[in-house]
Amino acid sequence: MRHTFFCIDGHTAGNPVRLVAGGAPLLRGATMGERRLDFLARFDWIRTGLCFEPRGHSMMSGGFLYPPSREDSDGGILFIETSGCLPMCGHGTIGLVTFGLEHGLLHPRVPGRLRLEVPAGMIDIEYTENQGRVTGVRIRNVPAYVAATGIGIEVPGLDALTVDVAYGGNYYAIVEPQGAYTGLDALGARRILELSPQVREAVRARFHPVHPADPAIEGVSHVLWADRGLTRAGSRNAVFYGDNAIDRSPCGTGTSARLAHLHHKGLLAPGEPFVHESYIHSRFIGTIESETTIPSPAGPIPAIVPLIEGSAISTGFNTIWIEPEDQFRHGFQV
Ligand code: PYC
Repeated sequence: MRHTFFCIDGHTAGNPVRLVAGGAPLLRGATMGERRLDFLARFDWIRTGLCFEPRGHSMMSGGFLYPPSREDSDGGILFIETSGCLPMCGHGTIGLVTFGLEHGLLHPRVPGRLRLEVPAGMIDIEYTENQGRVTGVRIRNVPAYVAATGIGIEVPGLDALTVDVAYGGNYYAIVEPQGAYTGLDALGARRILELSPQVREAVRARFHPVHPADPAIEGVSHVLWADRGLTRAGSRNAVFYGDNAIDRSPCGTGTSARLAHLHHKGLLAPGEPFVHESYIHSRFIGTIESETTIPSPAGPIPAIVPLIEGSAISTGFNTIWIEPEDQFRHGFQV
């Protein structure tokens, strides 16, 4: 049987977002966390078919909107991308909310606001609109925290590095300029793509984070290269994800992790806007809304509540089908 998916394609700050508006599978589970595990167990071919080549590419990401499973929610998001189904995706949320609102797929109970379920927890959205277009989206993300500091690794070509790990909806290895790593432009995109898997593997060998509130969220998945020239007002970054992708956006969960990281270092206070620029110079504004804690068996972990602001643009409708006789129906990666 041919499977047909009606998609709204677009981008958030340059990174692709594919909203699968028709063709979503019915999922089992009471929360988006449980539905994510059900999707991965039974329907992962949809993700690989829509995100990998020949229907997608290394950076492809997006998601499905699901009906709410609780009274205080306007809906749920299941994220898909080349590396799997993320617990949370910031650029994805900005795009999915923008396209969902513009095409009548989301129905806010309070104009200008949405409360959404994502696998990592509950997020709150504020958005602005003008003549049917959503012009800006602000996410109050799940709490972000620093999970480990001072992890020493050796990476051929960069020698010894010391990295920190922070959570902002996914776990990030954060590499700041040091030694042979003098900044993004000196390294360049090709080297970032070559070195990031090695950094991620080296960090994984030393440290395995598990979220204190949800053991299904675990492991370092992304590498955030911080550029030189950090000021209190902002900086540039390159976030590596999947096997071969540099986020074209400043990365919403990466920005959240970085806010927690800078706060931990005493470099950013609640309320100070931090402009985070991507590798291609697109921007999100991140702000620490407040300090908080995450309960854990070992006691409360200091955390922050991140606010991430950005905007998205749709580029077209895309009706994609997957034929059973297609040798590459489930996609491929090289
Ligand atoms: O914006 O959170 C994000 C994200 C994760 C991976 C790519 N973008």
